[in-house]
Amino acid sequence: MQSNTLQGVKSQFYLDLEERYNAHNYSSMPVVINKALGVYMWDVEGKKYYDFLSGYSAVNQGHCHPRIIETLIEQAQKLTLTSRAFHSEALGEYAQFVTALFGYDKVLPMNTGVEAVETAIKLTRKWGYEVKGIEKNKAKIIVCENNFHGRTGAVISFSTDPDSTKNFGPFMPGFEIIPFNNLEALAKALTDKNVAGFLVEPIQGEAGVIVAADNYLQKAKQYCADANVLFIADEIQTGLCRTGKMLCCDHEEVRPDILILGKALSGGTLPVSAVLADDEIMLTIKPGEHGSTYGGNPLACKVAITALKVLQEENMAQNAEVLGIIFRSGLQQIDSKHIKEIRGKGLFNAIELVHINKEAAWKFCLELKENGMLAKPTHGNKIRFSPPLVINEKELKECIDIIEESIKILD
Ligand code: IF1
Repeated sequence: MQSNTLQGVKSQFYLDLEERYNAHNYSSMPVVINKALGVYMWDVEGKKYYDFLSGYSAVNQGHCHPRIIETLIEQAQKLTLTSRAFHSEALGEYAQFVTALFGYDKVLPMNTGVEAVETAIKLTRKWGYEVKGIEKNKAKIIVCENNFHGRTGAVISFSTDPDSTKNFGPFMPGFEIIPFNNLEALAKALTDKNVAGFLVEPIQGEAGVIVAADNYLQKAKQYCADANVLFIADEIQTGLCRTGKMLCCDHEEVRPDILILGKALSGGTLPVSAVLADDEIMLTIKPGEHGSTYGGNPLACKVAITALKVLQEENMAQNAEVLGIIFRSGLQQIDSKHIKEIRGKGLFNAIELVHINKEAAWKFCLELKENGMLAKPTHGNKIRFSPPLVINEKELKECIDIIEESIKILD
């Protein structure tokens, strides 16, 4: 077995290349992957791992899902990009499919998650001025503390994480930050008539899988409706079966006014994101007012249709729901003084460690890696566990054993 610090020769070669030539904007785990299938990944040394990150929930369908890859190859050989200057068969087909599936009048296709968040913000402001009648340049959007919605200038303007904001100012005005899971704060913020929208992650991911109180989303949606404010759900990470339902909002039968999707919309093959809304909102954006070269490209459209069908036809929501319960109860049975809390929904879970020092979670993850499982710490003492949704009960139990064994490194 390798030690934690000494990498294999091949791995070290690629780690050195990245260190020397790639920007230092991540502190990645020291593992170099060159192959993956389903729930497994292999490093360049040939060591096999369970993937408990799933590309930050982009590969919910499992790595290199055969049906998604087949669609990708087939469409790549036929037509990849027209730009929106021209129409394509695929965009119409996809727009019909995705709007029917989620129950909205229209979709606006983008690429990365943060672009879809930006789109939702612009759309909310347009609606605020043109439908709600907010005075020019006065529109406000309410957001939550410890949010994560991406990395662009507008979106980091309302981040409360110093890593995201330090020395990146000046920032964009027009956002009000309230505590997550706090209906009183929401009610108070909603008294301002210039509020156009409330943007929320149904479960806060980057913050460490923070699950709100039961019915928080439902009540928040109702408060917004009463104040004529749009309820905007960022389901980029919580969506697409991760939490045990197609959308996390489905747990409370909440229908967002604006729904933001990304990540697993392409099953981890290429950046595909989407904003869904009804006509009263979506049609406030007119030709020439918003767009993207790659947004709605035929390759993305075809892949997204298959990626969504795979989630549905292979019952991934149900698998996440059932295995999530088994996973959390398995973790509860681990007798370790280092575990402070276990929380999550479906297969979107986290362990919060008792804070001994800030290296503890990192050390634990390195030990998981030694024992054949890849996960990444977030915010010092939290480790997110989000395997591909194709994992089965036997594999999951093996992973609980790996976690139980690995946490002993902290003793
Ligand atoms: C990174 C976290 C996950 C997201 C939500 C929008 C976006 C994300 C709710 C933007 C992206 C990522 C990106 C990633 C780390 C990551 C993340 F740790 F920050 F929270 F997944 F857990 N809304 N989340 O979670 O989507 O533009 O990246 O496609 O490396 O920055 P994107």
